[in-house]
Amino acid sequence: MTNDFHHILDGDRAQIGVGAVLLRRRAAGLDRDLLAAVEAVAGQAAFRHMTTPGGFQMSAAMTNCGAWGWVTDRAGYRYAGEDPLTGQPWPALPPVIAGLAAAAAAAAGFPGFRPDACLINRYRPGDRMALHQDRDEAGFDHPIVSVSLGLPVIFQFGGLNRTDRPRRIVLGHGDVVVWGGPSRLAFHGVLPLKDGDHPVLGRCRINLTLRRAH
Ligand code: MD6
Ligand code: FE
Repeated sequence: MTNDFHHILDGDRAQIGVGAVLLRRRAAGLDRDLLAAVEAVAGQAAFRHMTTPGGFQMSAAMTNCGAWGWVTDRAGYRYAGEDPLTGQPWPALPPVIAGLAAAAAAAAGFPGFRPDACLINRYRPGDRMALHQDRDEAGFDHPIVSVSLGLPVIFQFGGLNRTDRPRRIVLGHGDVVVWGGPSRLAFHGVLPLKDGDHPVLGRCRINLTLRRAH
């Protein structure tokens, strides 16, 4: 019953919803390159805890790369071309990240994906992300590619209404989720990160979400 949509497509691919595909460990072989790219980005645009419009601090620390970065403060959620901490443009999208996103999207049935925004979330034990929709983009015709590294987390994948009971999927090191079409506005979130010690990342999880913001 809970796995109605969890069809195994092949060894490493599972359909988790209409237009949503999980590519297990698709990024695992690139982990060192991806993490080096994230470190380089964070050297220019530091991880920070942003404030929600309601005045709460986001639990995950965030930064961005690419032409557009997702930001939140008391004024609202939006995409910005500059890092509000420095006034500088966000660091360029590293080719290893852009290439992975395009290849994963194509493998999931969305050829020609050219992301212009990459949000980088860093979770420490206890950090979480409440159920939300990704709806700050200018349009919803493009998929989202999500790359998980480090400690595993329970990902909640719901429906188009906040009250639809979400399904739970464990996202581990190297797992990639591609999600578009009828699932593009599905509610989703992650449960509090359980403590652990990952061989590559230690007590930490990194998630990259790549989007077409404009
Ligand atoms: C996370 N991910 O996995 C948070 N959004 O840490 C997201 O919010 C997300 O994984 C849209 C599509 C895929 C995602
Ligand atoms: Fe999201």
